[in-house]
Amino acid sequence: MNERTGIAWAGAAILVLALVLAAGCTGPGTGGPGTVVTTTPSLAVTTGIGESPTPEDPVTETTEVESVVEVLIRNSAFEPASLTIPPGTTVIWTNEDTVPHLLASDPHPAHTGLPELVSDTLSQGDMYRFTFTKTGNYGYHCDIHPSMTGTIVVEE
Ligand SMILES: [Cu+2]
Repeated sequence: MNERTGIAWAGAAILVLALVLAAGCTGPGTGGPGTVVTTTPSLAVTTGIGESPTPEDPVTETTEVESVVEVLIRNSAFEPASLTIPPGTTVIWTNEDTVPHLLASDPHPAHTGLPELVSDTLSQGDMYRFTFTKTGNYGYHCDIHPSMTGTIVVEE
């Protein structure tokens, strides 16, 4: 587990972003595809999972710029299945399926490719996020449905 300092505002912003992206992709009657993607924010913070809100923490204390990319889990597939990102990028997976999924790194079932990359069981609407800090080619899959595969390529 990557125990990096979390900033509550960043977490909230990411959640809002994810919701906006999700709404843009699937929301009925909102008038078209998600052009909101063009406003991908750069947050000058890193985030942690399960951090309690600490609004008094100044956002300016951090030195790293984080960008966020979303992958949807839909129709028992990862969208996009392959994604290339620079180091430091946080990927947020959102399960839109009614069946649960569980992300883990390849190979199945050892999950030794990137042991830290493992989610809880994601029910519909659940999200999992992971920040990729090192370059490499990271294959992953759904531990419940191992034929579901995806790749994150981290390169400068
Ligand atoms: Cu699955």
